[in-house]
Amino acid sequence: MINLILFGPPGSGKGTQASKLVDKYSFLHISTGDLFRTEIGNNTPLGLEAKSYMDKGQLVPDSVTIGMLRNKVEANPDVKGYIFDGFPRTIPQCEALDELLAGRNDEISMLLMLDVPDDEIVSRLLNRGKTSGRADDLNEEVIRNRIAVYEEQTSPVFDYYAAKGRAKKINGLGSIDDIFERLSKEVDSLEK
Ligand code: B4P
Repeated sequence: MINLILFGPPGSGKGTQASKLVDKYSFLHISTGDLFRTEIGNNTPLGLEAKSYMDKGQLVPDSVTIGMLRNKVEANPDVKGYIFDGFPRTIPQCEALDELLAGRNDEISMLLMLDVPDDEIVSRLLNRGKTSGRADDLNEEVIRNRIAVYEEQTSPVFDYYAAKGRAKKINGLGSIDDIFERLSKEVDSLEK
């Protein structure tokens, strides 16, 4: 089984690339951002709690996020592999994910990080905000806060998997198809 983490700053193209990888490799795509947005859309208590953090560009607390992720993985045991998109974003989330997979005699195969400079991120997200209606994409201050949160709380996740020899940086600039080709090459090398 191949278990991938698609990693990178907000707006680096994780969601965009994950959906292409799913089409090609038939992995199960789990995006914590999408799961939260579904909960928000359904007006659930979890959604209401998540929204209060997301709208400010902050991370949703680990206790909420880890439980939600665990439910999703446990509800889908018979898959070819997982693509975790937007998770883990903190070291406690890394530890929880490793423990969850170890319980099934499994592990993370590789973390692939989409490397994109800050100014490009701001421009992509402001652009998406014009049509997405996402509160966290509309305001440059909130976007800059998301980047700061990424630097402080999320970038250590790369080092956590790099220490196990399981993290790679991929150039996240260029056309969507070019970036997809770079990622596919990495996945193909894991399949051999
Ligand atoms: P997420 O939903 O994970 O999303 P994201 O970081 O905004 O974007 P992504 O990298 O997927 O970018 P996309 O492909 O859409 O997070 C949202 C919030 O949820 C977080 O801030 C946090 O509050 C909360 N959350 C989620 N997971 C959590 C966790 N584990 N713990 C705690 N809190 C959590 O691309 C962005 C834009 O760029 C799109 O418009 C796209 O069209 C464009 N684009 C993509 N590739 C491009 C390219 N090559 N060139 C030009 N534009 C491109």
